[in-house]
Amino acid sequence: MNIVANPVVEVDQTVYLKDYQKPSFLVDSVDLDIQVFDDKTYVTAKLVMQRQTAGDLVLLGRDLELKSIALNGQALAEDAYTLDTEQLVIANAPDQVVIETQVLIHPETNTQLEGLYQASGDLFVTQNEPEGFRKITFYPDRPDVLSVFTTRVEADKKFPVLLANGNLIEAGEAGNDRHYSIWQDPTKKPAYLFACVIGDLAVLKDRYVTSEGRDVALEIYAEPKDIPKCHIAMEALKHSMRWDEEHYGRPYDLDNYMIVATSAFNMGAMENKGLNIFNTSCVLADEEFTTDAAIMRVQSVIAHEYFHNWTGNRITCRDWFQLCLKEGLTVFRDQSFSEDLQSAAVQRIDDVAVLKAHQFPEDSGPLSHPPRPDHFVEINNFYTATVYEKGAEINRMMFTLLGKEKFRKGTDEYFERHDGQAVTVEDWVAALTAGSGVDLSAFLIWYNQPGTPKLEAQGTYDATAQTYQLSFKQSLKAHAKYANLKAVPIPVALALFNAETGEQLTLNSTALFENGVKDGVYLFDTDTATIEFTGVTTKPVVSLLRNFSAPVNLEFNYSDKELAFLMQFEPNGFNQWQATQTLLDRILLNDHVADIYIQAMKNTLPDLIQKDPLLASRLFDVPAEGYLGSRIDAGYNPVQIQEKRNALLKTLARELGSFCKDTYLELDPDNQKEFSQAMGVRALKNIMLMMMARQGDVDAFELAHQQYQTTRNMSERLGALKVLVWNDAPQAKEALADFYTHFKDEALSMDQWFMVQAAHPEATAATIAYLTSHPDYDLTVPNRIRSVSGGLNANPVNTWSFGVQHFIELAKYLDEKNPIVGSRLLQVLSRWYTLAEPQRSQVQAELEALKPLVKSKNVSESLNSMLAV
Ligand code: B3K
Ligand code: ZN
Repeated sequence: MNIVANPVVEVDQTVYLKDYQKPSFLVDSVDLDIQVFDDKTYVTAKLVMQRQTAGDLVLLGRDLELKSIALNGQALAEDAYTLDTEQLVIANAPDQVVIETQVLIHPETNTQLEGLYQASGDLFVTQNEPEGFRKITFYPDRPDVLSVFTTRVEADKKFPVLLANGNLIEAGEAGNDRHYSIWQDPTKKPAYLFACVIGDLAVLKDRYVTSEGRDVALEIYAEPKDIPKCHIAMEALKHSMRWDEEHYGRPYDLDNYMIVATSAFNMGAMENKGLNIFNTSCVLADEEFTTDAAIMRVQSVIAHEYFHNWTGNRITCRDWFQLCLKEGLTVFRDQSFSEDLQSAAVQRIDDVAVLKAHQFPEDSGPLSHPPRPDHFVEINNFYTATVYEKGAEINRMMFTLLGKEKFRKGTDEYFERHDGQAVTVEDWVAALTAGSGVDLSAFLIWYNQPGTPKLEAQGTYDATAQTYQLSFKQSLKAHAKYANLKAVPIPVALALFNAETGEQLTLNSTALFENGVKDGVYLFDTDTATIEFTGVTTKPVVSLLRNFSAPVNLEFNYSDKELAFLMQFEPNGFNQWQATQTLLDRILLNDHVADIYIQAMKNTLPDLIQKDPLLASRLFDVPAEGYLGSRIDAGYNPVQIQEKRNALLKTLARELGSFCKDTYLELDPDNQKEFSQAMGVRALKNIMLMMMARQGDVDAFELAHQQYQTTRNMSERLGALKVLVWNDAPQAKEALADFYTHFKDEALSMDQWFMVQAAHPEATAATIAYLTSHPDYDLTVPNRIRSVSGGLNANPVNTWSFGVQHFIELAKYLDEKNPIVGSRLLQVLSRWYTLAEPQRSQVQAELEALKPLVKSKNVSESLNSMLAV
């Protein structure tokens, strides 16, 4: 009966949305008994099942050693079922069955970090989304099978903490220095939301009383030394709970909410019902050990996982094709939460920057897929920027169109209709339509199509008639796998400004409303259209796609001067930033001269730095080399892009002259009341130091060194360290050594130490070899792998030279050890075909050579798509 999993990829393993069928059996209740030993774990499961439709009884299972199986109390003979590496099938099962199985599993050797695994010497955790539960026990492991779970966890007393979902109903001695606890989760849930934790951890406790008066015990579990770093997460949790009550009318539904931190985790965090498991990088936050950006991320991920309790857990997905139903909506909700937490404009800037840096390139390359794909080989490959970020944008577009009140009516309807169900994207859009009274069905097109639409617009002013006309055209690039691409509904938020005074004009035209324009939002949902504004007395400047109202590539024939105007006069900070980015795209990709941009920066910054340092810091954003590269579809030469970008930064630094040092010396984060403004000041000071270094001002190194030595804040320390290391300053070596001595026991800080060195613009293969053979480099910890790989990939010139080997070697190694992470890292090379020769052919040859060596569905699906261009 021993089954050793060895999935072979020769047969076509593609799964199609169109083939969806209801499960033949549902599970009324599950009783689990998990007994953990040093060298093995026994899992006993009792499933009470009922037939729903005709068909075999199918239990999915992978890497399980079946010890016993009984059906309705009778041991099942071996010929009464079939068993292979993926499933156990019982034909002709009666309509009511109780199945009892016992299996043996090996969490202590599970390096894939999926199912139940040993995360460290004193911690076992689970990760079951999407298909990990089948590595714990035989089960209909699919999201449309919801059940009530009772879990008994038993282990040696060296693991004092035994947790599972729901309420603790019993705990006690199990003999032989062992103990147990029994947990019951009253809410029905799919198996991917099951979690248990066995470990030796400390806990931070708090309470929260919901709007319904429920007194909820809040607990964050982490290593004892990390407990002081859990307070920001705890505050963010309470804040999220209040926010969801106020904004969506959703109170929490259990008496406890637990979060467990582990450093061995494939992604950010997991929303298991009442028992979230988090990567330490998304829960530990502390000015001394983690950066401001990490602190913001912790707050948003805490909110994200909490918000899943309603959008994901109470209402879940019918099948994994619907992943963006829960992820897109929950990302939209966490983005809105973060907009309330700091400056809304800056939050939007950061979210759009992520979208453009990750989702747009993904959607323009061989891995492009719709937010709701219609086929996949390995669902783990679809936790993508498209599913998450573009999914969020679809919800934001509908929100923009409906406005707050109607959107709320729509979400109320969704919760009312579907609480306790596993549903589809269609169900969501239908509920939103019914609740708001606005037909949103056309937005389904967005869910089903790949690619970033191109939105071309043109403005014509008629001085005699005093009218301003805007004509629009939309198009999408053809896609090999998705035909019949249709026009999508694009909400275009817009404003007109008086070009002389900077004053915003009232949008004035009866045609506006007839054409669907309201509150400055025009819904463009055909291939082409023209709208007209009347009573426009002078030629206006138009601001289009305000707040990035749709995830499209806008092409509008702005003059550079008009963009500079918007940089200065747009009242909304996001739109100022957007104008700056458009101008920079033109300078860096289309050879426009930089003068207008530099003058506009000089005009805008002095005031802005005083008024809103955080926004001012973002105005210094210059599109990353990777993003610029992703805008080039053929003949891409990374060195050329790097040179252009450096030249622009150098010119900016030179032109700003003494302003950089003056600003650096004048700004003091301690003078700011709000955390977000202090964060802005720290960011600005670090930018000023970099600028000074670009000016060739040797004082930059002295100031950076002082900043490094005197601060207790990680953003300041790291900012200074980057200036020293990336410019090979004389103080760099000593600072790196000092950092190591101070932080060698702090994994998250050490991730930064690795990252800074890997991201050195002049890093070489030897730098990477030094880092990856360092005693603190650890291939079993994804955070550490990502710190080096991510740092390396900050410089595409390096990625596409010696980096190719690094990524290919990693994919080869992780293919077996941790294919989820291996596949993700290999995707860094997905735009290889855009490179200029001879690099293009060289990388292609290396990818081709990898093909016969990989076995996992994850890596081979990515590699096959990447090579099929
Ligand atoms: N739902 C999880 C993601 C699980 C990823 C599995 N490869 C985290 C989140 O989006 O909240
Ligand atoms: Zn999520």
